[in-house]
Amino acid sequence: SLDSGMLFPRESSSREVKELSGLWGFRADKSPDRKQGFDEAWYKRPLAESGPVIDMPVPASYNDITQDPALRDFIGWVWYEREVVVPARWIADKGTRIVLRVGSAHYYSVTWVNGVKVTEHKGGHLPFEAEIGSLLRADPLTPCRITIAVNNTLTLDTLPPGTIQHMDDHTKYPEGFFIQNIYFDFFNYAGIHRAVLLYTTPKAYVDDITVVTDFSDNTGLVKYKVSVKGAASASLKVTLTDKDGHCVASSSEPSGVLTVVDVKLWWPYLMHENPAYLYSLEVRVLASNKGSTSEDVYALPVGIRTVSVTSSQFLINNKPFYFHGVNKHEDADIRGKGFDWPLVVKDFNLLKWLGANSFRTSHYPYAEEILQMCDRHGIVVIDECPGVGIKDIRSFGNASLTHHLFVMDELVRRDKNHPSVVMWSVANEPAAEMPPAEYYFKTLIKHTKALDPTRPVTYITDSNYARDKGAPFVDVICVNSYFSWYHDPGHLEVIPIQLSTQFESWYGKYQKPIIQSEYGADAVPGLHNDPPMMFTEEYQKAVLQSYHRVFDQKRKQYVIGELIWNFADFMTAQGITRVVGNKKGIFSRQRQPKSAAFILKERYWRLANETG
Ligand code: BDP
Repeated sequence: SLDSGMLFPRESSSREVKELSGLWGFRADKSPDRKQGFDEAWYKRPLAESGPVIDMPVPASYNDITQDPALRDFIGWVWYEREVVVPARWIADKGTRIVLRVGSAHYYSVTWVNGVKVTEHKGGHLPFEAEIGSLLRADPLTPCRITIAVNNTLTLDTLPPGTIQHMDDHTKYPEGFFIQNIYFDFFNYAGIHRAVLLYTTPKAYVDDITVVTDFSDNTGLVKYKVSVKGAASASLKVTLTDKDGHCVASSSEPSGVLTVVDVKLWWPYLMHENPAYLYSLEVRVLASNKGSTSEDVYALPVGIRTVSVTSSQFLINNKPFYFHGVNKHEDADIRGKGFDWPLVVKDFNLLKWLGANSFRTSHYPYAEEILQMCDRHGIVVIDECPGVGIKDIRSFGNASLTHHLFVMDELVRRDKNHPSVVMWSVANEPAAEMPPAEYYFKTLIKHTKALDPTRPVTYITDSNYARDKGAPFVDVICVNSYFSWYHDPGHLEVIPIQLSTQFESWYGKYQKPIIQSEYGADAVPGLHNDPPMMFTEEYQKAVLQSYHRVFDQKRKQYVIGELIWNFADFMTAQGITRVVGNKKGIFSRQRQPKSAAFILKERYWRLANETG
């Protein structure tokens, strides 16, 4: 398990943040074995001294930034570099910790500071850090040169898994030709996808905070635990303040329960007239070391709410919650999976326009800033790990499972305190009927529940209810189905029968609440035909309407949610079923509505009035 916390880097009276977004130097290692950069130690000297360097924005995927198809489809190591001016006072004050943090780099990365390796990290979508103060102080006159090498190669040991296939028939393929096989349906965008930054804390600092909330009647309970590092002896002050900055509870213990009278609960935005109420848990660490004292301050937003599941309901604050929402992707023109505030805010405005109350982070953890938006706006999240495309029997092996457990450690560590996160999803559409799936999901779900006993755990299935080996271990059954699309294409009339059967079989076997976690159809924006034909806006609309009629029968019983596939069109690998990407969005990739968006908007607002 992990030996340190991963609190979101926030400024405070004791902490400074210096964002390193903007232009970095960049080179893809196009040598046949992609190892030239390591053989020649490109990190040792400025990157421009070992070859040509181009401008690359950070954060962004590098794939769509240039006109070079070889870079768009590149597999292997790419090199990023940036020189940073570190404030002299950071260096001068030996009581200051200087931390380098990378929000995410897809997939595998190695980081050097002034030629010295400071960290390696496996896995995109989640942050990593390294303390670099001693390196900078060793040579205070040298500028701080950060080099990050990133490799997007996916293998059976990565999450998501993939395989590399070499094509050695030289009558068909050029010398050295290979392809990256993937088992998921989105473009394998790569690069530094989220902010890189430097931040400071005092030597004695708040390393981690965990909160678990509860309430009874009008009294809120905030169970908390603070971990402090770097202090021989320290005193602590924990204060919970309300929105107006009034202290509602306090303590000087590193762990305990804070009691809040007349609690204002955190509610999803359509369930309450004063939703998404956030308190602030301010932690102060006072430490003295050799006569000098220091203070670290960290403030964590806290929403007080509970989550629970019965055999037919999903309860938030003991009230039934019906998920009417979307599946998303981090995906947009040009920037790929790079974090982009205009896009994030636009998407939240579209979610509210639609009346969506929830989304799933298909198929990987999204940026923390997005979860913070959900906390503040009262949008409910099913938080999914990158366990997508577990299709090969070898992906159920021990090495893969061990890594998957580790990714859950990292995910829960990062996201445990978000009130918006109400359920973990450990995978999407694994080959759950394969024999090793039983042990695999039993272990994975047990582990996740041990990490966080307060949230339900699920994975998203597309296997048959009778053969799915992991379903006994989930709290909520999440089913994807594409009737009249991948099965019986063009035959809308099968939907009522097949969808009813789907729900009845799953509920009959397990008596657990069910979410339709994906359904939908591709529609090329602007393509029309009536009577409806596949790929037209009319067909997409008709599929949705037909699914909705069945949802309306079953939601009074045990169906607890419907999440459309997908919020917006998104890029995929090239293939004969994808016309420049997946077109199942109800919005285009540029976030303009197709006809189906208006159907969904009407429905979601009606559901909001009926169910919240
Ligand atoms: C589902 C997958 C999703 C795909 C979707 C589709 O979970 O990632 O994009 O199908 O094919 O199987 O559109």
